[in-house]
Amino acid sequence: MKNKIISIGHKNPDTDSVLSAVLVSRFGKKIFGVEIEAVMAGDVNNETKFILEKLKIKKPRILKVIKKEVIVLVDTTEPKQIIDGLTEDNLMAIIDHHNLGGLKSSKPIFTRVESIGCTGSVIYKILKEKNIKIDKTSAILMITCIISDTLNFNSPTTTLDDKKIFKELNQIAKLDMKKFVGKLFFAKSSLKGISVNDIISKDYKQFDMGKYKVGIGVWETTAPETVNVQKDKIIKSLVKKKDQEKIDYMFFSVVDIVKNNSDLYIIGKEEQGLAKKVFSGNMKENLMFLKGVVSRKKQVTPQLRDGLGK
Ligand SMILES: [Mn+2]
Repeated sequence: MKNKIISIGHKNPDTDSVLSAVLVSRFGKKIFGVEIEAVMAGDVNNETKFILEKLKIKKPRILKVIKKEVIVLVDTTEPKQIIDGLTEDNLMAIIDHHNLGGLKSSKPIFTRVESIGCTGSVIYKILKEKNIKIDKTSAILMITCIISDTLNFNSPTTTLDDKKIFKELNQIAKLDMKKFVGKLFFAKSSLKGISVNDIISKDYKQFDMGKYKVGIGVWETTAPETVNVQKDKIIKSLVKKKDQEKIDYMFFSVVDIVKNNSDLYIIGKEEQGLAKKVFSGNMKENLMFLKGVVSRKKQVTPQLRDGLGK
């Protein structure tokens, strides 16, 4: 029997990551000529749960270790963020919109990495080029990736292509966008069933920056106070996570997706030194206010990397 082919995004998957895996599965036959099962490297967040339920799409199963599966990797190429067990031999394709994180393959593979707002937009381009017809549900899935990852076009990661792609998709999806974004961001901000540990780890990414291990968690919300009110507990959890995972610098930010600012949590002396070096925000009781900062990818990670001299 041939090895099973799966599509999968990064650990602590966000909406773009899960839905992109689902889209690759929906179009697996047409893009790659094979059946592909969407799986996840961790459980869904409330935003992803909302959209999957709304579209009556079965939640992908969670896979913790790759054994013999062949992989279509979406939404990351960062070794630290990929499910355990990936080898140079079991990678079949990469579809992403991040910096190249250092993966290798033993044979030629399909790669499509673009500097664009979300992986959903990259998938749209592939479908268009191959003249593949897009159904309404898939259009809504791609729109959700765009809105979720670009924070409704407010993140500096948004490109003109994302806006154009959105328009084309909404001719198929015909969504009332005001209502849709409202519901999606309400779900994104929901703390239902979310522990303090979930807040810091649901959208947590680890990076190697030279000899340093850096962790950066994010919580995007329309109501930052609902999270900041738990500041003391959050800091305690961050300190614990930093210790347990042997992280050199541990950051966490609460992103206000209405006003488009963020509060960066400063949990210790090392973090304070680095943050003061690279950001110019005011500090107040462990929080550094970063005006206009909403994107970890563009406005936080590269700055910290520079500050550490890579
Ligand atoms: Mn993404």
